[in-house]
Amino acid sequence: MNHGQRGRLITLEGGEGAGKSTLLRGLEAHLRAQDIDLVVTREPGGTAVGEAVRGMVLDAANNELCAEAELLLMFASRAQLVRQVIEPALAAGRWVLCDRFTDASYAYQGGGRGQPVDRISGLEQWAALGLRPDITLLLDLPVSEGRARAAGRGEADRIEVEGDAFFERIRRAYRERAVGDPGRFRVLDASATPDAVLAQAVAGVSGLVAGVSP
Ligand code: Z5A
Repeated sequence: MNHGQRGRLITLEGGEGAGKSTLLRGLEAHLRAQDIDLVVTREPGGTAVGEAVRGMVLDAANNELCAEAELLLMFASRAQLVRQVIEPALAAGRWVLCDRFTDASYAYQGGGRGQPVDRISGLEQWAALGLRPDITLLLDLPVSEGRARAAGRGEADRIEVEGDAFFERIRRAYRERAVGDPGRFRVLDASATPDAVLAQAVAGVSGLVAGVSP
């Protein structure tokens, strides 16, 4: 489906174990079934450079990484992804479904690590070209539930080793962003079954899919 229009950007956000990867698979299938020409990607990552950055920031051995370097690395991955993948796809009329985007930097590096919001928004304008998603699906879940789900997955990465207070700040930051931008955010009850979460997501993007502005 490309009527010569710019494509749309949909992002998935949430805390650890919220079910983004699970939802992504279902939502991808739903959008493709609507004949939407879709690019699926993730952050940090999505390009060769970005995946190398991902390895660096998630490697538990890099425990000396400071908060400022972490923030810049997230935006290094994003700068590459926006220019190499997302912008060309949108310009060609393709849709992009991205597992995390700039809201994650506001939540994790801002809320979680205490990095100043004005620094993050400056980077958003410069490194990410001020690009904002058309719709952001926020999977909201109590921290304890998300952590219990994620615990079954084996060894924790460098960010997952943080304590509950860190993840509570992240949840709060995400929810505040959703309140501040209700036209863009759809807050999903991620404690529901996977099918019910998908149904909420499908409802959340239905206006966009129907060609109605969000
Ligand atoms: N990060 C950052 O700090 N700053 C940034 O700017 C960006 C990222 C972009 C990598 O992200 C890390 O990078 C992440 C934030 C940071 N660090 N942390 N923590 P990621 O998205 O790749 O990794 P993640 O946040 O750790 O996601 P995740 O833990 O892999 O979870 P998920 O994808 O949201 O969940 P899932 O794999 O779909 O589900 C987890 C488990 O729950 C699994 O066993 C499922 O079968 C189960 N599940 C899923 N849905 C349900 C429902 N509805 N009910 C019951 N069980 C379910």
